[in-house]
Amino acid sequence: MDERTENLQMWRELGLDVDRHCDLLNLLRSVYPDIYMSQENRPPAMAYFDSVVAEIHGDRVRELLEHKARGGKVIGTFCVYVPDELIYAAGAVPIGLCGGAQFSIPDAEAVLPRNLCPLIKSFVGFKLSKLCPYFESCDLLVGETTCDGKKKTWEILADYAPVHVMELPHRKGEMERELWLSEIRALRSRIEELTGNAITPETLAGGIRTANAKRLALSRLHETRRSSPLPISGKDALLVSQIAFYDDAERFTKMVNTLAEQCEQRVAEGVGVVSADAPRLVVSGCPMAIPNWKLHHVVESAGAVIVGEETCTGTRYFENLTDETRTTLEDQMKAIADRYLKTNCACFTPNEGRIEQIIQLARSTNSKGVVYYSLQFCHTYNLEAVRVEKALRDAGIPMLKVEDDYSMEDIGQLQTRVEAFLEQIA
Ligand code: BJ8
Repeated sequence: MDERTENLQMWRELGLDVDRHCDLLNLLRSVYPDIYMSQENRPPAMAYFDSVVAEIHGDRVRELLEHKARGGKVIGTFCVYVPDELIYAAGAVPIGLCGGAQFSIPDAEAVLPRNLCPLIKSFVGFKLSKLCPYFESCDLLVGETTCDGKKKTWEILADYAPVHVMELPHRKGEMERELWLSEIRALRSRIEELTGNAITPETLAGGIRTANAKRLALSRLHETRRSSPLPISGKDALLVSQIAFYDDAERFTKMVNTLAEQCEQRVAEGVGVVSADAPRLVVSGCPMAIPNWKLHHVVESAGAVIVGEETCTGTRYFENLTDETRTTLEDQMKAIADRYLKTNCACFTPNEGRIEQIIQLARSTNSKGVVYYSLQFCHTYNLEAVRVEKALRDAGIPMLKVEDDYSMEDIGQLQTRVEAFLEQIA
């Protein structure tokens, strides 16, 4: 059987709507070459990440099904607060399921209110209309009480798949730390029950090492983006982060380290993907799930470069390591709780740490401005923009606020606004 026939059979066995799924893949195949392969002088190691996209619903899904055939479990997640460490420790595989495509939004709008963030509508649409083989491979979905939209969505999704919800506090005091630790304990029990594997200090130490190694590789790559000329485009760096959510952890870490090594070499030799005088910008705000490349593509097509993302598909995913020195299960769980509570999502209040981080990222990457990216109807990020903009103004850093609903209809307007912003900061 050739690979195409094998894939079709696999998708049918997973219960996918195969015809619409083929339309989805064809759409992806039609935009990817324009957005990605048209870039010049990319680091050679990007070939691996291109191949992952080329086989986006093929090879990796097959690996997951083989894992399940050996008795393993697959756990779907939607937020960087869900600790991968525990999932790895139980021998399960975490898969990030956030939706970055407009394709499935009409399917979700048949059930959900339209005035809801596109990221939620996108992933719900994928589930309702059986368009995502990753969703259909999951044995459990882990949601969290971050924003109101997600919180209520888990109740609806629970009619379609088993869901475990983690209560994420929105403040970082002692009481909230205790609550968060108890949520981590509850998740551990649920994962142990699902997998039939007890999490021990040894297996959890392994899970912590796996998660940290991935973070370290991504941080190493990120460090090279502080240099001028820039060794890797923002679009490529974004793609790598997006793939982090579903690729095999060990292989991914190895490939990112190879890529980072090539970028370090480029920095040493003064080789860049664009000239050193291209305006440098930082993006801050909502995550950009695959295949959401719109903003990066518009900005980099206009001659600027994106040198960092203060997002969950950027620094929030890989900053802060979990302490590897703890030896008892309880201490390891505390270390995990501490590590995750350092992350600054806009659902926290107050959230001074996030504002400081944005300024610090813009300064340390020598950026001329910040593009604040909020998804439509994402109240926390939309509202936090008010204070971020004021803090950036006080720091002398210009900001452009962009709101996105995943549609392509506003692309001309976005191009005009980005070009005007670039003129303003020139
Ligand atoms: S830690 S950013 S991954 S919650 S964009 S669904 S917040 S309405 S994705 Fe997020 Fe975790 Fe925070 Fe990161 Fe709601 Fe906003 Fe939609 Fe969002």
